[in-house]
Amino acid sequence: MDERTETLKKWISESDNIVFFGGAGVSTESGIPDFRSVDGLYNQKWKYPPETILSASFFRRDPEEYYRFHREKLVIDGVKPNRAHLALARLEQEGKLRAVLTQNIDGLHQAAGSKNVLELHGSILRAYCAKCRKPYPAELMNHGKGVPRCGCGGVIRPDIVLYEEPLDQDVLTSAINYIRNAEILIVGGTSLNVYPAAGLINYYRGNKLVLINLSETPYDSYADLVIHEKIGEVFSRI
Ligand code: CNA
Repeated sequence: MDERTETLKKWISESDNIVFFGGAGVSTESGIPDFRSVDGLYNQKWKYPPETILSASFFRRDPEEYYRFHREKLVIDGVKPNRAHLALARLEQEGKLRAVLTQNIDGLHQAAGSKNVLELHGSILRAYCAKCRKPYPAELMNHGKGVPRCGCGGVIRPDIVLYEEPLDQDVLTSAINYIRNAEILIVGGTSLNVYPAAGLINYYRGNKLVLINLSETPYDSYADLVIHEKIGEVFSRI
């Protein structure tokens, strides 16, 4: 085993206060494309850039086009948790990991068995009416045709945080508390480009900040341990 993975393994074995903060790169090994990798959604041809389609104003203006993108690009059937999701669930079960903070909207941490998951950007597995806020099962939204509507006439929308929308304040406060009090903060599979979520790691006060990401991130120079590898492979060696 290489030296960096050895260090990570040792740190993990000695701690019962680990917090994980992750992004789309955690789910690429499950077959869900991320945004910024070469084969990610930002590099695919689409009428508008993903951050435009995934914005609150676009959703209001053109829900038909939003749902075309949503069903074609965000909903991927048959995906399963990978080695990273499973290892994190195991660490929680062993009493070592306090929380998973995720920017992902795919529900795969819960599918792996993680209990304390803070979804900073919500989940496409939940839906509600944009007008009266009545909750709806996600099935119609994810697999139906056209724009799903509520009995009140409102448009049914995914329970995700669209661009231009604020994060849920309670989730944000709780995430900050976990990070602030963590002994080890493992940040994985995120380009650390999307704010305010990316700025959360500034609340970490410890000396075991671990970054596991395929490509470089703006925070590499702040980290105590940087591993540029696939996160599922790294966790399979822990
Ligand atoms: P991003 O900006 O696409 O960055 C992903 C990062 O992960 C990149 O730097 C990659 O180099 C890295 N990466 C890709 N695969 C791996 C791997 N196997 N191991 C380690 N690193 C890898 O995504 P962020 O999460 O940083 O951006 C935040 C956005 C993306 C959030 O709003 C998410 O909701 C959104 N998103 C979520 C999903 C999902 O739920 N699975 C998918 C696509 C985008």
